[in-house]
Amino acid sequence: MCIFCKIVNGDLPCDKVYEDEKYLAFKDINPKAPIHILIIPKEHISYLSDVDEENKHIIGDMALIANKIAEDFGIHKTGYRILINNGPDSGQEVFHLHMHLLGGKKMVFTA
Ligand code: DGP
Repeated sequence: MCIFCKIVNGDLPCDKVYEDEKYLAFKDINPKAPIHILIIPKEHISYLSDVDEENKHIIGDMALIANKIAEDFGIHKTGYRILINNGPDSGQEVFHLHMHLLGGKKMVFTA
């Protein structure tokens, strides 16, 4: 079972900031910004590229959850970044679809 599925199942702890029936959001263990939250579907999907016509709503759902969390953390006006890594060149380390929400500082674009 992958690390994020273990978090979903409660086998591993997390610093939870949001949960509903289908999604979970928690603080990144290795934050790259003052606010760094990961939003995941509870269902295991390994890659963004596995998303298809049938489950594409997951991406929209996660974006809405990111917006809500940004509001909860007071960064909806100062701005924030959402990011999904997909595959080797992106640096994806955990193979369970997740959206990064980063904020709380002025960011520069890096690739
Ligand atoms: P990515 O490179 O997109 O696969 O990012 C994976 C992120 O997941 C990375 O920023 C560190 C974070 N992470 C890895 N393991 C854990 C964990 O056990 N708990 C939490 N909270 N975050 C984790």
